[in-house]
Amino acid sequence: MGSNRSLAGRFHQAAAILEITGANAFRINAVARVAGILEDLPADLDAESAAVSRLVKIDGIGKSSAEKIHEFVTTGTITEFDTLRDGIPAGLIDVLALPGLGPKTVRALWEQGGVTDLASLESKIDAGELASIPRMGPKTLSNIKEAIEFSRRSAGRIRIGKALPLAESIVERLAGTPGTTRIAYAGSLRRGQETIGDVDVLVASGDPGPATESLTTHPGVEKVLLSGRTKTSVRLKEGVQVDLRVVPEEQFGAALLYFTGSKQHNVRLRELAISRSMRLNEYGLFPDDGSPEPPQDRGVKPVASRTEEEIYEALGLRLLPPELREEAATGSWANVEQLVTAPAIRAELHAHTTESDGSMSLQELIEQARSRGFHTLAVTDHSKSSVQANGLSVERLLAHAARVREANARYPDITVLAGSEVDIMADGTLDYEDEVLAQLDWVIASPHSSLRQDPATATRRLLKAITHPLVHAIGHPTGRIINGREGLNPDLGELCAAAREHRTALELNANPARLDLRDAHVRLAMEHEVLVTVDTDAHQPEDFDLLRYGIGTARRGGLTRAACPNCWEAADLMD
Ligand code: DGT
Ligand code: CA
Ligand code: CA
Ligand code: ZN
Repeated sequence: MGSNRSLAGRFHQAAAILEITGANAFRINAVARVAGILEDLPADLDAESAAVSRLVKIDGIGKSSAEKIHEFVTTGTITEFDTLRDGIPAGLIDVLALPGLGPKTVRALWEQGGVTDLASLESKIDAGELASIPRMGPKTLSNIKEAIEFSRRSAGRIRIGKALPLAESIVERLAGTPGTTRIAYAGSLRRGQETIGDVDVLVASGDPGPATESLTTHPGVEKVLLSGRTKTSVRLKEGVQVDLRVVPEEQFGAALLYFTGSKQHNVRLRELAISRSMRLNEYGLFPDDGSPEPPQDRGVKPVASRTEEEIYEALGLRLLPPELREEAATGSWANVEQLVTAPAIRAELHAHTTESDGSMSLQELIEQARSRGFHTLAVTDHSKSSVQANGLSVERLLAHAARVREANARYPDITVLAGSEVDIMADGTLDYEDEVLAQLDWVIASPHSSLRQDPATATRRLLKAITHPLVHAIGHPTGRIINGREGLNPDLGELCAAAREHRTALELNANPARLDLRDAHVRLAMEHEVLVTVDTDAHQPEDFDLLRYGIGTARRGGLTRAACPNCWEAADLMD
């Protein structure tokens, strides 16, 4: 999956390292050019297409590059590049990536200034240690500092799958501190956004000291960025910033509402408050007495401030779930009671076993699904063209399906469907013949290769799969990887219209690296009355826990239980 992209990445990185170590320009260019060629190949390389004899026929790829490519495809590493990388501090790659910093400068910073990564670069600038290096005037140094801050702000968004566990461990740690009566994470994380800029944590306590100290002494903290009485910011070693605010218990609801955002939602609520002769801020909802001075500073008693519910209620609204507090969704209270929830999910319709690239035996997979209280499980291993995922030949598929049906007969409390995750080829045809697919209970069709097609081709490709009479659902329809690969960009409106007509479901893959369909797509699917399955695509037991990320995205998209087959009763699903 996506091996060309990671392969190209290795060549790009090698070119950068060669630049830093001062290799000759000819060699650097050759390596960089191969990286470009790899990015543009139409299909992912496999052991066959990456044979050295075939690769050298590609213009720009010489014998030594061909051997490296072959090594990567067959072993997953390139020994020569690993050696190259071990020759410089790992953090120098990030320094090179800063806008305006060329390899010669990085080399000077490293050799003459002892800079090894972004953190040491920043601290050495602050300490004035780099001023003696040629061409490092005050202006240049301050530009570099700005670039570091910018890269942290813009490129620093991390996947929710990484941010949420970090936030939960911090919340758990701080919850035990003396004086802390309430604690929650807020911000984009609470709204379930797919990427997170920084983690916002809110504590209610009469004494900010203990919670603050608990955060700053957290073993994962790399640097304390700011330490005030009620506001503290730290950077974790993972590169994530955590903002902690400590507020009095009676203001917790107002603070939680404010710091959950979104900013646009806050603006809307504030406007609504004004229209009702009130003032809303992070301290509470106050009567508007006409004074320009902040009401909380004048001892004005708030109308509501202790809980979010009270504040919404005082504004004449019902509580809006955090996932819906984006600008576009403000006011969409209509479906709130009908939205999908994690406990409402009763079926996993996309899961893998050791037969293809999963780590669970069929029995283990079934036990996992049973332990989650599911009434239905679809076993969907990969099809034959997914060679890298050990996809099943027709013979293996049919034998596997027979074993799945046998197993199903042994478990009266769960229905185990014999299925497949069949590749959608570049032209939209499927990886198995119809007569093979017709023998299965459940067919997911997914794109795994040729994920850089132009939108029109991608639309045609996916439409072909959606309108195929034997396909039940389209798996991770765009194939994107968050922070990794853009994936296909088909005309979702067209896909939804066809999906509705042919009653083909579109999947929301819950893996936090995918979240595909994304929230906006789910919203579009809801408008078109298309069914959306929420599946974890489990490859190992822990993957079942990824469901919550899919639920967050589904709720952001307004997905109702009625439109989500995983929430249906077993009998309706079988229908
Ligand atoms: P992020 O961290 O970039 O993923 O996104 P958020 O939404 O977590 O944003 P963040 O961390 O800057 O601030 C947290 C919340 O605080 C934000 O969602 C709303 C509130 N907030 C922060 N600054 C402002 C502001 O200037 N105006 C308003 N209305 N609200 C703000
Ligand atoms: Ca935030
Ligand atoms: Ca923040
Ligand atoms: Zn899968």
